[in-house]
Amino acid sequence: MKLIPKNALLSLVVLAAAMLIAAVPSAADDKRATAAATKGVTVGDNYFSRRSTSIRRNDRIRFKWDRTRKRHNVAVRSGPIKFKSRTKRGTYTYTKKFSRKGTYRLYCTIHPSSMKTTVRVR
Ligand SMILES: [Cu+2]
Repeated sequence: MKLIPKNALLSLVVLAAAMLIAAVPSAADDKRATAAATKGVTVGDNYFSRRSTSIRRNDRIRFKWDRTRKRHNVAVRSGPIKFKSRTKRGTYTYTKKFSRKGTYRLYCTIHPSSMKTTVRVR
């Protein structure tokens, strides 16, 4: 301890702390590096819990039937690609990955006027 002046030791500690902080990626870098996200939409009688959802390309949406009494599905009315879930009642989960950018207008084919939701993929 006698060989190293107190001030030098303190600078070393400060330097080490600065290097640690620099090593932590910023929030923006982190977001880019993060794996695709999943957002949830509840399927109820007779509604989708979200009117619209904005996601990034390759993100997923998990449609979760909330113990419905009626049968529902999720289908594409218009969009870059078409898909349709199974028609289910009760508890069910349908997860869709969106790998094409664009606007998807989704609906339930059984309740087309009340069950609509839009997904925007950037
Ligand atoms: Cu429905």
